[in-house]
Amino acid sequence: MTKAALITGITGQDGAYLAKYLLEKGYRVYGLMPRRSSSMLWRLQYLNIENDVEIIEGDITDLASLIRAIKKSNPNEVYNLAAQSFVATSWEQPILTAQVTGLGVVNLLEAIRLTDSSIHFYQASTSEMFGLIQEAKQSEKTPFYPRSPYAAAKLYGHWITVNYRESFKMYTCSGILFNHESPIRGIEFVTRKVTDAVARIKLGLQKELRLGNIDAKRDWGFAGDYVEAMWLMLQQETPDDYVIATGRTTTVRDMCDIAFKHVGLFYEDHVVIDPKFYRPAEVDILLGNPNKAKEKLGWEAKTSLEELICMMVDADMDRVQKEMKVLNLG
Ligand code: NAP
Ligand code: F7E
Repeated sequence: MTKAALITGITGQDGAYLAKYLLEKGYRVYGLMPRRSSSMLWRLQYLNIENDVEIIEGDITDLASLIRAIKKSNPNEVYNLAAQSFVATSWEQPILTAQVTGLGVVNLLEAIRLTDSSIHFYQASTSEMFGLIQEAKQSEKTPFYPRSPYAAAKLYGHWITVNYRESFKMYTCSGILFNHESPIRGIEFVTRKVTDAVARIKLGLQKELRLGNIDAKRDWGFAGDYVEAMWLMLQQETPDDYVIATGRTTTVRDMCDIAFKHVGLFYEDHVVIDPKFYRPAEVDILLGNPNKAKEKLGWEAKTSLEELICMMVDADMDRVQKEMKVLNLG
């Protein structure tokens, strides 16, 4: 029988890639979408799946809408990807972040418990929970030390997911994913901010790129690879938590170097440090240990950082050139 999945956050980067992945597997895919004043469907359009998913209006902070969404979609699997996911914004809107990114998780778990507790549940946890790292390479056993309101909210989401598994024997998994990017990454995140600027500088629309702490190090992978791990977690005999990462860490500075060099430029000629982008508390370095995912799920990252950043620069070059044509600038 055809399986059905409900994805919260379907209009986000991971939601769009996961929807495409599940559609290719033959799933009926439903997506929860909060009302916004303008359309947020551009990522589903980019992946050419806008007409293949069924959108259900609802908000992760509204329990009644979640119960309705589950009744309507009758899913085998629920993927909770909805969040206020931008770390910097979480200091500006800490309460909203707690309500959406933290309490939203228990709303969804309760909606599942009240309707059909046999549903398999995925929670989008994050490497940000490791924050001020307690071990050089972070695994499922590394203690957490959150450094932002976002990370604190995600920590609640992680533990309530574990708790519902232990309390009610529900099939709930927490995927502790390290940074993952793509051509449809939000433009406020550093990789996409860089690749968009590289395209605009190369095409003569911009001269400089203002960044914050370029010595920060991240374990970056490709979102298209990571959604497969989410699905694999929900297909196992028993539910568990997994770190998903590449096992390599790179500075923002070196990521810039890759992006600028791809189009024959040097980041040193264009990047300007602007303290406006420093964070009240920084996560200096993250490096994941994905061994458990490799052993138990057979999952490994396939795309290198160089391949990822070049793919993103190429996509931004393409998009900016098209925009210039429309505006008669090229
Ligand atoms: P994203 O692009 O920011 O997508 C977040 C999604 O959540 C969007 O569809 C957004 O809709 C939706 N959303 C926000 N508030 C909502 C609400 N009140 N009710 C329902 N939906 C709401 O994030 P992403 O990069 O795809 O990440 C997906 C999930 O993985 C997030 O939970 C994120 O925190 C987590 N995560 C991401 C990474 C990463 O590196 N990408 C790593 C670890 C964990 P609107 O766009 O309409 O607001
Ligand atoms: O920052 C530094 C910044 O905003 C990465 C989210 O998906 O991954 C993401 O969170 C690093 C930080 O991602 C700028 O200070 C320097 O050290 O791209 P980011 P993030 O904060 O790591 C985790 C795993 C998630 O769960 C989150 O949802 O880059 N940085 N200069 C900058 N960052 C930004 N955004 N902009 C700058 O100008």
